[in-house]
Amino acid sequence: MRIAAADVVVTCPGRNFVTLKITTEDGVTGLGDATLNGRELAVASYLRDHVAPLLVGRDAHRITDLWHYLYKGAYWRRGPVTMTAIAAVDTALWDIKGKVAGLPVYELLGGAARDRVLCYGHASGETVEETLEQVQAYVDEGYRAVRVQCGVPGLPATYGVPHGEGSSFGAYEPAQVGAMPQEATWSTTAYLDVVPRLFAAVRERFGPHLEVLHDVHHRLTPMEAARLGESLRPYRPFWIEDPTPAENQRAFELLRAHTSVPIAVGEVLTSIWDCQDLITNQWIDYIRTTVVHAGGITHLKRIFDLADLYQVRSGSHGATDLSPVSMAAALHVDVSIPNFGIQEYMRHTAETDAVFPHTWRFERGHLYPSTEPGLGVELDEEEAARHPYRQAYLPVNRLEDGTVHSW
Ligand code: EZ4
Ligand code: CO
Repeated sequence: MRIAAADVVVTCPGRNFVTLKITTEDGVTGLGDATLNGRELAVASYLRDHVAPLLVGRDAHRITDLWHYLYKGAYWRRGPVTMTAIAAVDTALWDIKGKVAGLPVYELLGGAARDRVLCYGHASGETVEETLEQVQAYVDEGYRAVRVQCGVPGLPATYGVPHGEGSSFGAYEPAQVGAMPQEATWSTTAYLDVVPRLFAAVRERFGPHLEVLHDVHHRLTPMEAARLGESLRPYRPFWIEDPTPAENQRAFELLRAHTSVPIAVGEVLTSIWDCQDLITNQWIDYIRTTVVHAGGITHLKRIFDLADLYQVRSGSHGATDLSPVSMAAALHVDVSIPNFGIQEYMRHTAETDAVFPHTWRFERGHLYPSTEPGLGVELDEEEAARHPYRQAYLPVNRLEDGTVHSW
């Protein structure tokens, strides 16, 4: 089954998405998400200019061979642009294989290992009280797990909290349209003061059973993160996410020695090598690598298989910059692996869902993968064409004295 065409579609139904569509000579199509938030066109060019011409004429069924052809064949290994491009090809080929076999992708991955996929939503507000109201809304909708973020008193803008026009419940979108990135301000002292108060209030209102998560977003040193972990421990966080940057994996050895709260890392990691030490030393509890940024279904499976050997569970990133194609693929992986933990789920806008009609679904705090052949997601190209690309950037973060800090 030869590949006849590989086309890249860039669309902005509320936010930017890059999608690869592979078509075989007999007309079967497969989709792969290739969205790299704030750097979208680099991946679009990588695919259009350097990958699509290599795919035409190749056997669409030889997924592993094509993966290594693109990875080893590029000579330049890893990195978000390369790995996102390879992911798009890999995901589209799994979609095609499923359609040809007449089976949903999870059946090709070994079948369902569970009935449903636990997911968590994002509750956020300027104040603790506003965040509690959003947690209540999620609980009312049946969510059993909620990520909580709130504004840091004294700081104008905080990660995870909507600001200004267009920000409403469930629609937090960190990438902002414009020619330049917005700038945010950071104070570790103020942050470490407010987060334990937020957790105390959540536990007091919602009791001991709700799963409560929090994203530190790479902003603390290992020892600051250990202090945060210890201050949250009485409130039993499900996890603290990205407590410190992970370029230096050994930072987590230090953190691990000083707190027992569960730790989740990996949304910016692009390969098994980037989390090898984190996993094999059991310095983390959840690995958050994704289909789209870590080399597709083929490579993500390798990461999760390694993690399973070390009792590390999956907790894939699922923000709105991961398109419904990514979510479709993620759910096939989530439902089929032995060591699933939790799936992040930030709802897309109605415009996005119209561009990517899909049959995976949310029900009472859980996600269910599509049972259609392939991934179970389509691309409405006419609808996509109505939303042209718009330049957008993630914010840049500075300390109060102007020093650039991790965002
Ligand atoms: O900032 O997806 O856990 N979720 C996150 C996200 C990320 C964005 C970056 O593109 O950290 O909100
Ligand atoms: Co995160």
